[in-house]
Amino acid sequence: MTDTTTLSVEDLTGIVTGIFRTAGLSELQAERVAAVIVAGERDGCKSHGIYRIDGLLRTIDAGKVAPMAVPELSDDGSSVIRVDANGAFSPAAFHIGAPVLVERTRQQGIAALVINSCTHFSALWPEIEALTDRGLAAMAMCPSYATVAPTGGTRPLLGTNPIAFGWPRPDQPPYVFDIATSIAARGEIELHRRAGTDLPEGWALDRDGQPTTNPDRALEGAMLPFGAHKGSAIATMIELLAGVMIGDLTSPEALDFLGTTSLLPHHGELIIAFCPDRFAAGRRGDPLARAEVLFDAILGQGARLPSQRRFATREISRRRGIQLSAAEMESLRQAHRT
Ligand code: NDP
Ligand code: PYC
Repeated sequence: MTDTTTLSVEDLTGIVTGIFRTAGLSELQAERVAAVIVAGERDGCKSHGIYRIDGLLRTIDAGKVAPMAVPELSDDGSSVIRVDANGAFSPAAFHIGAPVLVERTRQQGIAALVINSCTHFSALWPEIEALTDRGLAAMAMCPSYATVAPTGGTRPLLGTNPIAFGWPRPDQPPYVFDIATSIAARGEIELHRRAGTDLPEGWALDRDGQPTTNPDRALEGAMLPFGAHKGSAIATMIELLAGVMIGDLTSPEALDFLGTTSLLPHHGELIIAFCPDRFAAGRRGDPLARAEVLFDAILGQGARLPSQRRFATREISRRRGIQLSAAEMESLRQAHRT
């Protein structure tokens, strides 16, 4: 007897979309949220896959997200395009803004999409890949809620603030990295807690500011930035660009707004896209071809490119389906309330 179930990407998408329709999300929000969650599960990104459904449903039940909100695009023809999510989950807002971002980036060489007032739960690479698929390079970043101590500090102030970057590659999957600026995503700590396993040393402080490997104490205390002062500085930059600069909440403000870390944070997001041909015009060589030389040199040393594991997992999921444990299947059943 097997305790795993294998579902096709399409079948899991149908199940997850149904969960969010039943939970009261608009058709656009249900579809976009499900697409991002299933992409995470399909690519082996467990911290942003179906495990997230529980938190989304709690956030909907708590009235901290607007389930029927329709994100509104403001486009004054400049290179800053804005979508006010009006309290919706971020993927619907990105879906509405992305076509204008692509068009404007091709026209002007660089353009930015500002998403305001969204509830954010997702990995950033699905958005980055939507842009690299259109031949653009892109960066995305957002705050979160205050759970990370700045280097040298002991109390939560910064968010786990993810930043992602992508570069298009002809005839192959893009170069994409997507990292939390904390030493690990908060979702990873939650997964350790559920599994009853200790955290690696150096991930977190307890509420007294002492190092801990206990996930419960870490969740009550503070996580640490990656790379000490370097991660702390990048996380601060994200607070400035994707919080303060876009007139939205910083991580401490997002925590004040929500009053808890058990629901998903409400804040903004900044996505910047670049047209490599426009930047390289009149200079040496084709930028995409030159990038391949760099990637070959990285691979030539036996190193791997970021997202290579993810793309390999995606291929396996497409061929053989997505394997879910009995506990994961039970969580899907529980989530599907009638
Ligand atoms: P990981 O440390 O697991 O991975 C980060 C990146 O590094 C991935 O692109 C990964 O590629 C790559 N990578 C890992 N190992 C190697 C290696 N040996 N060589 C080259 N590249 C490597 O991710 P994090 O825990 O930092 O973040 C996980 C996710 O959490 C992200 O998607 C992020 O967006 C999300 N997140 C979202 C937040 C939000 O507020 N919305 C907050 C914080 C995090 P690969 O996938 O192929 O392994
Ligand atoms: O994993 O740190 C995280 C996270 C916070 C919000 C969404 N993901």
